Amino acid sequence: MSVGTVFRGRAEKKVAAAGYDPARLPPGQYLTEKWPVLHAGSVPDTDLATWDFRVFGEVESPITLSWDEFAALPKSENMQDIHCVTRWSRFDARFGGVHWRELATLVRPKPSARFLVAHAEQGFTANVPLEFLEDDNALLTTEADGEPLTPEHGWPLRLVIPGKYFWKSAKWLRGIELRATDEPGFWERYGYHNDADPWREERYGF
Ligand SMILES: Nc1nc2c(c(=O)[nH]1)N[C@H]1C(S)=C(S)[C@@H](COP(=O)(O)O)O[C@H]1N2
Ligand SMILES: [Mo]
Repeated sequence: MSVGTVFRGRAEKKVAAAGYDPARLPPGQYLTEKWPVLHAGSVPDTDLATWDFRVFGEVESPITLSWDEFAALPKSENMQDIHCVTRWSRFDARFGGVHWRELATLVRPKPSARFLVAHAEQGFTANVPLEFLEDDNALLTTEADGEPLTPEHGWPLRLVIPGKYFWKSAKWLRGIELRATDEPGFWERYGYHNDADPWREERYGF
């Protein structure tokens, strides 16, 4: 912690007491050491034998991958802080999985591709500009904290999108649709902010 650190309040003092730089806590958030579970609907029943993953829309070569094909793609790992719009933040979450660039090589996005809609089980969707999926810390995630994802955290596959509230990180991911135009997803249509930047507290759209 630097000498010049200005505390905004109790939440920041707790972050400092836990040994982290309070500047890592976005406005209106508090630090949690646990990993809460949050979603609409129920945890889907997934059978890896019939599971598939599609990349479609503004791409030269749309693909559908089986679980075995997806699992054979090169893996990488990263670490980042996650921020839920319900105000909890978790620091140094470790994720493992497949980076978008591995899929981009296969599908070859068209120059017109500027946004994506993540499609998950039960019709759940989330939208972000494509540059957020291209970020080094974005990941099509199969592991968290060194273990396979648990069903309630999105097994077998979830998205992790850095720099946005965590609702953009769709659990139980089944496809990525690249688009020329933006299209609001499930929570965005429900009244959450389209851009969802935790540092600007973009929680609600209206
Ligand atoms: N498929 C799906 N993914 C989802 C959601 C959802 O309702 N359905 N909720 C989002 C929200 S609001 C949050 S905060 C995170 C929570 O992820 P976690 O349960 O792993 O903490 O998942 C996101 N991904
Ligand atoms: Mo959330």
